[in-house]
Amino acid sequence: MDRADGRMDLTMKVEGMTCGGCAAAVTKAIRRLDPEAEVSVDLERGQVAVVTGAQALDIAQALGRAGYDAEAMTG
Ligand SMILES: [Cu+2]
Repeated sequence: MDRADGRMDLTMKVEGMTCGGCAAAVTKAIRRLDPEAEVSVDLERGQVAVVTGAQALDIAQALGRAGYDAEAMTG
C-alpha cells in the first residue's frame, strides 16, 4: 500500500523467529537497509510489518542473509 509520504506498508512473512533476540536481529537487518524504517515484529504469526522506502525484495534478501527466510505477503 502506498502512503502519502512515499513509503510503503509492507508485511513480510518471516520463518524462524522464536524470541526477542530474533525480533531484534530482524529489526536490525531491516534498519541497516533503511535506518528510518518502522518495524513491528509479530512472533506468533511469524510476520513483520514494515513502513519503509526500501524494496520488499531487498528486505527479504537482507533477512535471508541474517538467517531468516522471508518473503513479502500480499493483501
Ligand atoms: Cu530468537
